[in-house]
Amino acid sequence: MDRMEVTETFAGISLPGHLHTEESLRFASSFQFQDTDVVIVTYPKSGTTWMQEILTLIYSKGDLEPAKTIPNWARAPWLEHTYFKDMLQETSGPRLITTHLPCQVLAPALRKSKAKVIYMARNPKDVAVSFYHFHKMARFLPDPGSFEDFLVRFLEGTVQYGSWFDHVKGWLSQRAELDLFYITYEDLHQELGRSVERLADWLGCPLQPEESRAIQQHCSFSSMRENTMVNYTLIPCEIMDHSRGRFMRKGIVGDWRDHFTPVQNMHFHKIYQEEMQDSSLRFRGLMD
Ligand code: PPS
Repeated sequence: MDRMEVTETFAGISLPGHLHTEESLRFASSFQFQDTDVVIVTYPKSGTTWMQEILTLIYSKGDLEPAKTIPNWARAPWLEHTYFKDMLQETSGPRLITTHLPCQVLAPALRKSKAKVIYMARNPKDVAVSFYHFHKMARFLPDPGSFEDFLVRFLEGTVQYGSWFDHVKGWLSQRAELDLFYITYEDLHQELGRSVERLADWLGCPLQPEESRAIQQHCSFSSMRENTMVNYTLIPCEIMDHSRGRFMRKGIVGDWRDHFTPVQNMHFHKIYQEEMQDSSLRFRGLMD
């Protein structure tokens, strides 16, 4: 069974059964991290693929070979996916691991190691829009219905992968407990070069100017959109229906403006204020 129609529930959130089983999720939650592991943590559609590409190239010192020959899910596999054990290889460098799991599931295992955690967030309006379009092409996700209906479920936190608010607040509450680097999609948009260099310095892997330039060039939206190792065109149409959209869709900040009505915008801000009242988080591109 390909489990395309199955929804797995774990720690109170639902996840696509095509990629997750109870066993793969239990394995993830008790995973023994190594001190040298580098873990990319994101809520879906927050720039995961972008970060996977940047880290690949930081560790290859700007050499494009791995980014152009190995799919992103093999270079930085998702910890919670069923294929993870087969993908994870011992390498001479740090292991790159990706996860969308919420903090309450993974932080206890991470706290037992000195693994480095990169938490990447994106303004939630654009996340909702990107996630909505992804539901239309990804056959392992439920039909999203209208954008209006989807937005209601996104704000309630009843979409697959759970609440965006809980994800961001949960992970950022761990800043003192974990070796955590926080960065946003909007940071990369505004200052790709500076962001890549900051990240490389934090990883203890500083870049030469020409290496940094090569990374910036390769990690532009237009370049990544054409890279079959990250644009998901290798995935067959039975799993991702490429006639219904592209994974590398628009890659912009503020796309929500083409999707939200003024009433939806007001409602969104009301919920955002309620959920984030204790938080100092501010996202570029969130307001009018
Ligand atoms: S997933 O399915 O969770 O792994 O998706 P994720 O990679 O987190 O997010 C996909 C969105 O990121 C955009 N993207 C980029 N934007 C700008 N520049 C670059 N290089 C880039 N790479 C990926 C991608 O287009 C998706 O956003 P939308 O808004 O749908 O275009």
